[in-house]
Amino acid sequence: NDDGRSGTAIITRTKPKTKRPSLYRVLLLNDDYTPMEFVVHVVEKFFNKSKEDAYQIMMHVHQNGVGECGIFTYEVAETKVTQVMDFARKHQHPLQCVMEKK
Ligand code: TYC
Repeated sequence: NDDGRSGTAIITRTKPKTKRPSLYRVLLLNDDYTPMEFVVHVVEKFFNKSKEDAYQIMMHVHQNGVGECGIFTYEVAETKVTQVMDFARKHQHPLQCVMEKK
């Protein structure tokens, strides 16, 4: 565009631009104290996984130190982390849940 007066111009977009939201991995971290069954329960409850998938994720974390429970937009990922951390704390387990940008 040109405003037709002062020789100034404004560039305007022609193609409609859709910005995809940034995605974040939500990870569980291993520790020596949180019971395996508790971790399986957490993965089922907060990440909507089947018992079988939750068990596999738990064992992956147990054996590798860290594992992915899901990929979400920022706000959803943050909510998952808070929910898991609050639930673990309520049950007095040291389970840690974190998010990282993909
Ligand atoms: N390592 C724990 C145990 O042997 C189990 C565990 C798995 C803890 C996954 C945390 O994110 C975790 N009881």
